[in-house]
Amino acid sequence: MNTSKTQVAIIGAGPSGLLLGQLLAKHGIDNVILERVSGDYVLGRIRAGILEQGFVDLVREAGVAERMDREGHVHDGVELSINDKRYRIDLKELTGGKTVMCYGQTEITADLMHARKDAGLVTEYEVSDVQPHDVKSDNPYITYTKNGETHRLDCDYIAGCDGFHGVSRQTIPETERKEFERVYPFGWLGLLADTPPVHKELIYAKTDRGFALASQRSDTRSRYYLQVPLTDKVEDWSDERFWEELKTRLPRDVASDLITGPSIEKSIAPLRSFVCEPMQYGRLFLVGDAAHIVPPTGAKGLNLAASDVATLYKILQRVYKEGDTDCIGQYSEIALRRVWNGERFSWWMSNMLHNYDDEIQSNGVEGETFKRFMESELDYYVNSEAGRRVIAEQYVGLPYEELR
Ligand code: RFL
Ligand code: PHB
Repeated sequence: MNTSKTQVAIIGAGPSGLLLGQLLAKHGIDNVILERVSGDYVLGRIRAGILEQGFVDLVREAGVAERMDREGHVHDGVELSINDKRYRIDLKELTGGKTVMCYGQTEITADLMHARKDAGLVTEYEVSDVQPHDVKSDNPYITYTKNGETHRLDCDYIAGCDGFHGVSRQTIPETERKEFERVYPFGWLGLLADTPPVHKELIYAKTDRGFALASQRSDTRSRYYLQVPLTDKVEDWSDERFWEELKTRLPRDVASDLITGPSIEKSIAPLRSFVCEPMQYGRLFLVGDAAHIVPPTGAKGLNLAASDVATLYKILQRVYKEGDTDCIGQYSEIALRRVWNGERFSWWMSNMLHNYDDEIQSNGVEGETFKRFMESELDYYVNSEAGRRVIAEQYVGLPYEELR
């Protein structure tokens, strides 16, 4: 068996694992990342596009913000549309100057990957059978296989940054964790194309045909989403069909400006709300999608991962700099408070903006009644300044909580 040692072993080289690794390294905390797939595979996954200020600040703190600051677009506002009527949520004005950054998860992941490589930090890609051991003891370790050989990595702490399908969460015995879940009766079909975005800001569109989102990656690259039934397959949706449907869901004056083109990527993502409590078990910490999933409607998934990273990084800094191990117990409590807020916001936005026609019952209410409740709720929020402020405050992201 090949053996090695590090201070913090990180499972998963998605944005959570890479950002945590970079921040720890900045403070002289040694870490190794173990990733199941190849770096190219990680970069092939098209996901988030909206970063909160807290995330942006953390990337700057990690010293990896140069390209993001150059190429990312700051958005002062976001639009909601209800059939043809458009409402602008002026994020900046309603929150006293806060904004969001439009910069793709793929780009931030690539930047973090390159910075890690340049710093000579170890990432083991394409490893299998990753298994944490003895996480309740003072000497945890991970075993894994690479190129047919078994390895053992000894460490002080393990950060489980391995996404929803990872092994970390399963390491906590079922009797010691509680899981909360809501699966939505539809998915999002996403399309990426090298066409100029239809509008300078994002548009979240509610229509009787279902929800649509007009997002973007740059001045020349657009990202669009359509609410689709869970039974639909990507093959059911030619590019032509996608564009036609999108046109019917965007407000008419916007749709007339839509420039179409061949897709670069098309995929369907199911929508889920999920939380695992607690997020810490002995010397194992769950970070990001490993512990919680939100529907993408509030643009919160990656941003919640970043606030987990911020909390864990502060804790580990204190542990290594001050020898204070008591603060470890604060992780789950601090992270979960923000997580539940993001969960609630994403669930609420999803409820208001999607078409629930196919659902007979939702929240214990008959489908048609639920639909009316949500139409009225949305109508109230977009037509009142206080309502728009409630949306704005949460969309830009709540402040990060400090350690005690
Ligand atoms: P990831 O990105 O899933 O990375 C986990 C990594 O762990 C690896 N792994 C393992 N490695 C070793 N051993 C194992 N046993 C392993 N099992 C798994 C995986 O290969 C992977 O590389 O989790 P992380 O880092 O926590 O990051 C979370 C974000 O990816 C996610 O929350 C966001 O993408 C969610 N999301 C959005 N979030 C936002 O904040 N704003 C958005 O605008 C936004 N849009 C979206 C989204 C997610 C979407 N999809 C497809 C789910 C839009 C979409 C369509
Ligand atoms: C994206 O650009 O992929 C995106 C933006 C906002 C969301 C979800 C996804 O709410």
